[in-house]
Amino acid sequence: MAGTKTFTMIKPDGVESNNIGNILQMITDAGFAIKAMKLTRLSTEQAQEFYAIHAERPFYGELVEYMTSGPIVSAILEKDNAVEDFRTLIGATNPAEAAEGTIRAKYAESIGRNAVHGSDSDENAEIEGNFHFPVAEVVA
Ligand code: IDP
Ligand code: MG
Repeated sequence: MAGTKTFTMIKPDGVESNNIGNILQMITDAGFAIKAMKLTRLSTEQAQEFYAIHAERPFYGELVEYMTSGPIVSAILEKDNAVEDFRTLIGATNPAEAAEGTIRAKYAESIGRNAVHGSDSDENAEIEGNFHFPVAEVVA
């Protein structure tokens, strides 16, 4: 059975373009409950660890630089079928390919600066949520 939790970040471009409110509105309108949330800024070490899976990709250095370039909003979200439904809500990685009405179609600038993160599996949702929020910080 699909899990009920996913993890998201409003990335530096989404914060910089003043779209925190618009993006959170879309998330809650789509039926996600916010279980933990904070404004924070990743250190280089944290961004490298969070995106370690992409360490061999040519854009890794650029990705780490961008993700540390300004504040982000990180959050744990709850809904039935959370991971898949949230990936549908955010749209494709490249906003040029993202379906109309998705968060990335509306607010992302480019494939690199694409406004939001969404976990790609229940396992990674758990790992990523724990990375940003010690268990004690999550509202029951
Ligand atoms: P996802 O965020 O849709 O899951 P991934 O393939 O997991 O996409 O890539 C992680 C992040 O790395 C993307 O959201 C984007 O910020 C960045 N990224 C992916 N592909 C490229 C690229 O070709 N150029 C620059 N940045 C990229
Ligand atoms: Mg991914």
